[in-house]
Amino acid sequence: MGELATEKHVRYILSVEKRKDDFQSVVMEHLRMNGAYWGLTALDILGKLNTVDVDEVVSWVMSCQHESGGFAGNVGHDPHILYTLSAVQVLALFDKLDVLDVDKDLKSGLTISTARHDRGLYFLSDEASSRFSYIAILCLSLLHQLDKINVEKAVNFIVSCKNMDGGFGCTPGGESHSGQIFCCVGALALTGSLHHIDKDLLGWWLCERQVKSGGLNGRPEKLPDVCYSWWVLSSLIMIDRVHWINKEKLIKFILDCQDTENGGISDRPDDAVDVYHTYFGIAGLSLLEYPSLKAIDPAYALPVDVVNRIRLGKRHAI
Ligand code: BD6
Ligand code: ZN
Repeated sequence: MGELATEKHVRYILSVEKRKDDFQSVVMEHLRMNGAYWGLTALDILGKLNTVDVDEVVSWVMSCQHESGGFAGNVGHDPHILYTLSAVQVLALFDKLDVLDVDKDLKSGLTISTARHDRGLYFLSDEASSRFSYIAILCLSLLHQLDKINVEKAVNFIVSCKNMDGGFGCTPGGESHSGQIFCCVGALALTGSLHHIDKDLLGWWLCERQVKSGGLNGRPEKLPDVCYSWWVLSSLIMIDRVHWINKEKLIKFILDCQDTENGGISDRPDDAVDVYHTYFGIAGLSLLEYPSLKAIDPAYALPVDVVNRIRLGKRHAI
């Protein structure tokens, strides 16, 4: 089995940040904020966040903020909850959450629409889904503002997305899918509500996602994909059932998806690499306790030291 090509991945991630005019960057232009979060978090897990210019990143992030308080995927685009979370996560990575004027942002709408919605949380999006509920709950947790919403109602909405197979869907009655399960388990973990989960039933559904090659798929009968290493593993860790999968085989599958020449990780062996799968592959390896990687928190999707700093910050504020 090969090893993690750390130096090559660092070079690949830095080169994606700089490239502006090739095909992949054009396609990614409107979700550049997510790309920044994936690339920078991956660098941090690899211990290489010091290779980027903090002030440059922070001022670009802030130039994507709108009057409403929400963030866009890039300068000149519309704000959305998805990019707002990535922006807050990037600021958290650099310990720069204090550049946000949270009280002003809250008043101007960053979370007010969230607080009003009874079933779940809208929050700069026009549909209710367990995915947006998780994103809003995580964003508010990072800003120490979870008390601004009706957590009980949000939890009830998440629980209403639970299925007979132990999994969760996007909305009540929606098919179980590993990505949605991650969102629901994450939201329940962040709100101290994991008792709503049948851990053995869900753990069984999740560990059945491991296929012969060692990789994990997102739903029954689908091909394995490196990014599911994250969605499935993080959920298994949060419900304390990660020992139900074969860790060694999964590590081998992720390492087999590396481009050992030019850096980067793809969804499956021999496919083209992208920064999304590079991040989720490295984050998956961190959850698998691969040597020399920083530990990542499964619910916050941020390095454990960043999460601890934020938790400590709250204690100081009280
Ligand atoms: C996310 C979702 C919720 C909460 C936090 C999150 N962090 C990351 C995500 C995943 C989500 C995202 O960042 N939203 O802001 N996904 C994507 O951005 C990808 C981008 C993409 C498109 C095409 C190819 C590779 C990456 N995306 C929009 C997707 O639909 C990907 C596509 C894909 C990746 N591999 C195979 N297909 N799928 C995906 O993210 O599935 C996981 C998922 C699905 C539903 C809810 C949550 C997670
Ligand atoms: Zn994928």
